[in-house]
Amino acid sequence: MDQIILITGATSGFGKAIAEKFASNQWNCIITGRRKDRLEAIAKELKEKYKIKVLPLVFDVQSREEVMSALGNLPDEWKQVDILVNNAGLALGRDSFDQANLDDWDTMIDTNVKGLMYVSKAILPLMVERKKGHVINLGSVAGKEVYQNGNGYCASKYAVDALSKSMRIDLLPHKIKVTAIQPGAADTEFSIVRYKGDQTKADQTYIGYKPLYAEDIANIAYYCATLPPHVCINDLVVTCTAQADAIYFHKE
Ligand code: NDP
Ligand code: 8X3
Repeated sequence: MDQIILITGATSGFGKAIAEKFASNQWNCIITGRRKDRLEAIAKELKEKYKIKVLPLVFDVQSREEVMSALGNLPDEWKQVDILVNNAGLALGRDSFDQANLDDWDTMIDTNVKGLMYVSKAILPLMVERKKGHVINLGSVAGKEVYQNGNGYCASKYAVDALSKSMRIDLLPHKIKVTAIQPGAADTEFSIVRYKGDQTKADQTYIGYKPLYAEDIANIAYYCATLPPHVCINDLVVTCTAQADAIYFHKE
């Protein structure tokens, strides 16, 4: 039977690696993001390489209208979404609370929190109807502990943690699994986005230790998704070996 995974934010980093991992295991993929050219190139590559079906959908998760228009009327052959990966997200800035930029806070809350809620609201009815499904939310160690100058980003990921717990409780009667994956530092485009294109600052984030890579998270998501139906990993905190929690690193 064909299986379908929907991954938000699949134009880079974790989302792209998760799409590749599932595609290589013959899953059909709905992939989303704002960068149309990249998304379409990834769709083409996955289709050709793995002989699977791919539906690329370009939209901004911050826009309720765009989310509902893209996901509210999926073609019939794409309606049986088995797994939703709420991955699209970002950090913007690393400033002290008094100096942080209000627009950055708005964008992080609108993307990481409201975007996840909109996408979930659009897809969950399809899972509830089938009494089957698995939601995987990308949280962060920043949603488990607050670090200095993490303010708005940490708050957004604490909210993701709360939403994962809330979904797990409310979706129990519908047999829908909810897994929160909470990674530590991973070398993706995350830091270049956080530091608004400052490559030097982005590179500094990963100096002196070996961070996680996107493929590590893809392998973990695949493991969580392929456990027997009666088994659900609820909350999975993962860091590289050089990181103990959101704050402590061993750098050489
Ligand atoms: P990347 O920057 O590499 O990827 C982020 C993805 O999110 C891109 O595909 C981007 O696509 C998409 N995205 C961002 N904003 C929007 C939006 N408004 N609408 C639609 N798509 C959007 O970062 P990561 O892969 O590292 O991050 C993925 C998730 O993992 C995020 O939620 C992040 O907070 C979380 N995380 C990251 C960690 C890290 O250290 N890297 C650690 C812990 C958690 P596009 O720009 O094309 O729209
Ligand atoms: C991303 C990891 O440590 O920059 O969520 O918050 S961290």
